[in-house]
Amino acid sequence: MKITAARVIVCSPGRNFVTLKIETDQGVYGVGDATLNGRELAVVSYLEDHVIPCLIGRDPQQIEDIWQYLYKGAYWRRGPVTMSAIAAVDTALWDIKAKMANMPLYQLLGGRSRTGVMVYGHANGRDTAETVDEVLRHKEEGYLAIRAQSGVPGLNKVYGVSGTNRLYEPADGNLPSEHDWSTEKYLRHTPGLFEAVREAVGPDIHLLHDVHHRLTPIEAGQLGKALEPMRLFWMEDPTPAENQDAFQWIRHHTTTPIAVGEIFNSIWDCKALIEKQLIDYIRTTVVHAGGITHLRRIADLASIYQVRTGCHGATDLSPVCMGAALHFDTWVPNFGVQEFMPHSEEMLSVFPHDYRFERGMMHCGESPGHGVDIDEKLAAKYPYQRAYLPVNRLQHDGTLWNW
Ligand code: KDG
Ligand code: MG
Repeated sequence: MKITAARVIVCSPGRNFVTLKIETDQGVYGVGDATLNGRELAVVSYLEDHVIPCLIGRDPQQIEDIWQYLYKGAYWRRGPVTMSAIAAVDTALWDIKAKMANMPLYQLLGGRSRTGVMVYGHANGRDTAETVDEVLRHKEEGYLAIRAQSGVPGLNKVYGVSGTNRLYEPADGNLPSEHDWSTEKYLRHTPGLFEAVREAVGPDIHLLHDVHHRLTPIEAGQLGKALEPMRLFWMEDPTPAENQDAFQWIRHHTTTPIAVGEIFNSIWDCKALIEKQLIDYIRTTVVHAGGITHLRRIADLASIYQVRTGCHGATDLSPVCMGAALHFDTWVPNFGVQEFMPHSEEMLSVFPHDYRFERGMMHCGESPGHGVDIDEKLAAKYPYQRAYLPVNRLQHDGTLWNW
């Protein structure tokens, strides 16, 4: 069996998506997500200029060998651009293998470990009252796990708060837009927010919160401690994680569980966090962490330290990534939760898919492969639109901070 062609499809049905399609001499094809929000065209070039020429003529059944070839063969290892490109190839090859086997992907991975995949929704509001309403709306829609994000009094724009638009879309500018930040204001506001949310939603719903890398380790310890009475499922990205050992300072001060990893792209980024049991959930997902092949290695390492998965699933991860992630989640023994930020109808129309949401759970389909395709004709109607993620500055003096 041989790979005969591969091409990159860039489209923007409301936001940018980069998709790789690999074709074979047996007529079977596979698709993989290669979207890297705000840096999409870097991955397009990496694939078109450097990866695709090496794929033509290779046996698509040799998923592991092709993964090693692209990883070790580049000499320049890791990094989001490289690993997203490798992920797209890997996802497309697993799609092909599962189609050839006439099986849904989760069967090839080892079969079903659970009846469905618990997902968390993203409830957000401009203030506490609006956030509480949004959390209750998610509960009514059947969510068992809900992440709450709120505007902070005195700050103009805060991560994850979309105002009147319920869809989450951070890449909002032809150039990066600017948010402002005050750790003091945020730390004053957030415990009260969660008291109100817990009081309104009752004891049974899992509550989550994303700090989006903004605190120092000791501030994260303070926040985690203050949130303990509200029993969070997790506190996400409390501090930037380049320095993995920094998380021991958070651990020393709080038992609030910690989730990290959406911007990681290799097992080396999470090694110390996992082995030293400094986190409880690892958030790497298919597209940014080298595909199914590499994500499985991360999850296996995590499993021996009782760290569970919580794959990233914001709207900038395409339906192709979501489909593949749901098969992974259906199999992975140490599953925790899956993030789910629904795509718009327009986005979904470009990606015919067989996964579905039902009462707080997602279910992958039973069709062969990962169950997500791309309608290329429709995709062609939505050309690429340059869009950047925002930047964040300290309110009192304009110092560039973590967005
Ligand atoms: O592109 C950036 C988003 O994916 C990120 O900001 C979303 O933090 C995020 C999350 O938890 O979904
Ligand atoms: Mg996050």
